[in-house]
Amino acid sequence: MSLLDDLRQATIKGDATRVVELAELALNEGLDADRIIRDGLIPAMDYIGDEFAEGKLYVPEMLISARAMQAGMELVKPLLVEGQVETLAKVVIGSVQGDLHDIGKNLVGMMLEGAGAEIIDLGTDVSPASFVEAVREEQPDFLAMSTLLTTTMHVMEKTVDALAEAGLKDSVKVLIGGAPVTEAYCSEIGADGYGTDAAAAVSRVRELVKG
Ligand code: B1M
Repeated sequence: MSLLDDLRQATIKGDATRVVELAELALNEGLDADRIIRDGLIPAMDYIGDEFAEGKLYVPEMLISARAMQAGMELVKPLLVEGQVETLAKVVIGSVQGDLHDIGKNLVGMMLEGAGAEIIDLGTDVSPASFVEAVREEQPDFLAMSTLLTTTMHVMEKTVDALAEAGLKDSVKVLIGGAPVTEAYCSEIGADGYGTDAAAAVSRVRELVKG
C-alpha cells in the first residue's frame, strides 16, 4: 500500500496519531500539502460519508474520523498559508446556522489565507444576524458561507436577504459553497460567487477582486 493509502485508512479508522505520523512522512518524502489533503484526507471523508449514508456506520465514527482529518490538516496548514505578503482581501467566513460541519469551511479558510486573504472565522452555526453584524463591524471584502446540509442551505438565502435589509449587500461580495450548493443556487439567491472546492473558492475570490 502507498503512503497515501495508509493515510486514508488511518483517517477512516480515526487514528489521529497515525494520521499525523503518516502526513509527516508524506511531507518528508516530498509530497505537497495539497496532494496530502486531496488524495489522502478528503477521499477518507468521502468513504466515511458513503458508509454513513448506507447505514454501515454512525455519527460517532464520523466524528472520530473528522477529528483525525483535522489533526492532519493542522499539520499541513503552515504549508498552505506560508509566504504571502500582500493582502488579497478581507474575508469573513462561517458555516451557516444549523450546520456544525467545519472541515470544508476550515480548508477554504486555510487556502484563502494561503493566497493572502485576511480571515475572520466566525465558526459554525452562524445565524444571518451574526453574519450581518460581522459584516457591519469588520467591513470585509467577502462574506464566505459554507454548508454541507440540504436542510441548512436556505440559511444562505436568508443571510443574503438580511444583508440587503441591513443595506449592506452592495458593500460585500457573497461567496458560497459546500456539497449541496450549485452555481444555479448561487444565482438564484443573489450571491456573487460559488466555489466547488477550496481551490475554486480561491480562484473565484481572485476573479472578483480583479472585478
Ligand atoms: Co455529517 N453529513 N452530519 N457529520 N458528514 C454529511 C455532510 C453527509 C453528506 C453524510 C451522508 O449522509 N452521506 C450528510 C448530509 C446529507 C445532506 O444533507 N444531503 C450528513 C449528515 C446527515 C449529518 C447529520 C445530520 C447526521 C446526524 O446527526 N444524523 C449531522 C448534522 C450535524 C449538524 O451539522 N447539525 C452530521 C454530523 C457530522 C459530524 C459532526 C459527525 C461530522 C462533522 C465534523 C466536523 O466537520 N468537524 C460529519 C462528517 C465528518 C461528515 C462527512 C462524512 C464528511 C464531511 C467533510 O468534512 N468532508 C460528510 C460526507 C461527505 O462529505 N462525503 C457528512 C471533507 C471536506 C474537506 O469536504 O466539507 O465537502 P467538504 O468541503 C469541500 C467542498 O464542499 C467545498 O470545499 C471543500 C473541499 O475543498 N466547500 C466550499 C465547502 N465549503 C465551501 C465554501 C466555499 C467554497 C467551497 O465558499 C465559501
